[in-house]
Amino acid sequence: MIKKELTSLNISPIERGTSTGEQWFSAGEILVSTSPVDGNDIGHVCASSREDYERVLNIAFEAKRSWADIPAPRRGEIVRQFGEKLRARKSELGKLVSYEMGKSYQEGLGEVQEMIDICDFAVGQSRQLYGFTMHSERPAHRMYEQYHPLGIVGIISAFNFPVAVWAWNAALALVCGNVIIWKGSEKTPVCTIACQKILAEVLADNELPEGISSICTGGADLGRWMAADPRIDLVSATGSTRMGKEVATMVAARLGKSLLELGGNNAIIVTAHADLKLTVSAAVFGAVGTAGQRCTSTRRLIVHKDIYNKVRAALVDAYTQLKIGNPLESQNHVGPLIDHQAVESYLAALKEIEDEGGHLLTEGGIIQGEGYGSKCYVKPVIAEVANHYRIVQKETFAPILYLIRYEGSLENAVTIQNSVAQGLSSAIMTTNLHEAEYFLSHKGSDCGIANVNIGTSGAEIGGAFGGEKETGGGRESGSDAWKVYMRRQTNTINYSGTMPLAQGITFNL
Ligand code: UN1
Repeated sequence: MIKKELTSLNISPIERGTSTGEQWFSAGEILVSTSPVDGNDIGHVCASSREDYERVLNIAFEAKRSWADIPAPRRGEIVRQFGEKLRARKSELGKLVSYEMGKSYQEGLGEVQEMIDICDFAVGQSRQLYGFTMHSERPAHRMYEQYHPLGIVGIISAFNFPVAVWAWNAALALVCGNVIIWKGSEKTPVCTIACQKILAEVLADNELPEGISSICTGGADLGRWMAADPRIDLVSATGSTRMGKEVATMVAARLGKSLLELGGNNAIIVTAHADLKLTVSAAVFGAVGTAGQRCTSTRRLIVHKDIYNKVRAALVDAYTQLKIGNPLESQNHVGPLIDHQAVESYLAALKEIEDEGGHLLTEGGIIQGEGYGSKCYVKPVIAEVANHYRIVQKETFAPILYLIRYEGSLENAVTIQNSVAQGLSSAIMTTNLHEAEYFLSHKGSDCGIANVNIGTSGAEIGGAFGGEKETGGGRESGSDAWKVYMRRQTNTINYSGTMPLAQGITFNL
């Protein structure tokens, strides 16, 4: 189905999943990448053995010295060239993302666009790795702070954004002077290989050494090797809260640094002053886009009782118009879930909703028949529930939208919204200034992302991306997220010729 694209991305039917740049090697087990779109095999990828991993670490350890010696704007130039190559390969890579992960072709292209955007951002950042200067309390002293590269940054990313999330980390980590080692999802290994090939081409064109960008392929064990490895200065992990807790614990045990971007349980509050048309389009895209497999997907809609019936009717009507099918065909709104395991957890969630007393407003289930042969296509569901249900408290990576009614003031809605363990993205739909400002105040949303009159998903790269509570607290992508990829140093220089002490302390010898 995507033969032409695979050829132009230089992907063979059998690939080695370990690479330090020009060198590709691997002695682990063979993973078969299967497309959820049609169930066909995309390619075979040889996973990384422990020896392969060690080899990668040794080469990266060597490379970090020479890469950090290159001035930051020159490193930015390498990232600029990477962005140029991505522009040239956008349609092929976007199509591969769509086919291997199952999101729509438009969303696949959008992901590659995010990669290009973060490259542009990082190029500018490479000339702006600023520290503050401060006035010293001592005469003839200068005080300032500066940022140095960390060394090796390990990146663990998830299947749902198989290329963009790596690029957010990679582009910034590289301009900050780090070498990178990436463990992509074992569910999307071909995307990982395609990205590494494009970046390796740039590094080779510039005659840079091996080990500036590496990949390893594997599952949880590989993630554990990285988390426990003191040679990895920062572990940036995106995925489930369960995975994040394990990574955080292992990294903390060695007092290492981690950047965690974990699960969400994102809500839109719909007040009595909401614009109904905006609300429905934000909620539907947020809930069924990427088949509900974004960490920013809209999971809960908390609706004021005065407009509850109207919102419910408009949503049910919109869901009847959704076209589910091959995500490479532009008329379809919803593609497949990633695999059968994801389908199982969707089905289990539907059962749990009903067991706990919830009510499905649209019918759920697997879609059968022609064009649905992969058995990964499911019907998007809206369910009326109470916020405290165990299933509602969990993040189910599937197109299930929970409808919750609130009464009285906005404070009640905010309490419901914040009464979950996760804290990634949130939104309010209102045309009332007081409500909007309350929601954005310290009494309002407790999430890392809080939006007014737009949905919970589809964040731009320019803002810092991440969330609070069980979402892990990390920030990636824009704003000053670059700082986490560097170590900070405060410097004081004495040019007075005397030795005055701070705090006015005297110490006469
Ligand atoms: C993720 O789902 O892991 O806000 C990241 C969004 C995207 C990022 C999602 N730009 O939908």
